[in-house]
Amino acid sequence: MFDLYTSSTPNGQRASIMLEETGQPYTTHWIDLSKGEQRKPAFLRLNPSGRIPVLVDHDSSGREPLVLTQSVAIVQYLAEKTGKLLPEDLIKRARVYEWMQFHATDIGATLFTCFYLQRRSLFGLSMAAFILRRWALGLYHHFDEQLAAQPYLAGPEYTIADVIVLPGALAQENRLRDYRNITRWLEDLKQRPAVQQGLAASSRGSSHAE
Ligand SMILES: N[C@@H](CCC(=O)N[C@@H](CS)C(=O)NCC(=O)O)C(=O)O
Repeated sequence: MFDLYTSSTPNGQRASIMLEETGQPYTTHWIDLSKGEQRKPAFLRLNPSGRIPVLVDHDSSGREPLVLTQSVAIVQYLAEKTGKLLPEDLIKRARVYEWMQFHATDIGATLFTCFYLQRRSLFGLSMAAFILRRWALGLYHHFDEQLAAQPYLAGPEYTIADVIVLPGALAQENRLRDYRNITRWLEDLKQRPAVQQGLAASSRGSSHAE
């Protein structure tokens, strides 16, 4: 049984989509970031950096419950624990890691930096955010080319690379419409019941328990 502390952001959605994809029972605790709930002492005890998502696994092989932060680590942990959405073959798995890191470290981290620069609302910083955002969104070109040749990011199978990249791409959907293969991939993934349920579980006011 898992507890998921989440909110309606791509990082939170990664975790809830993965819980749904792997069919795990979990309870959702919605954290209202706009009200600063992530900085309350009870939450800081779970994640001292005051950020969602946080996953608590109460079934960690007889040991203390595992409290895990960082959306990519959560998705990877669930894949390894359940044996789902991560190929056993080393080379195929390397491709999965390649595409998920490409998004998480190059696109996701850069857009996050833009968000922080923009919040300062000083002209020079806004300009830096504009330039960085254009560069990061341009990287989706490589994802579009990859998806021209195969149905999913790391090959013929749906993997955690798709789960990691999907929520961020959905958040930028309007800016990615010229990428035909990304658009096809997004439409395809949006049909998956686990994706729909995972997005709903991280949306405002949900208190999903299974
Ligand atoms: N690298 C982390 C980033 C986590 C993160 O920055 N979460 C944001 C929401 S997307 C948050 O909780 N922000 C609250 C705050 O900064 O006060 C991850 O992938 O989980």
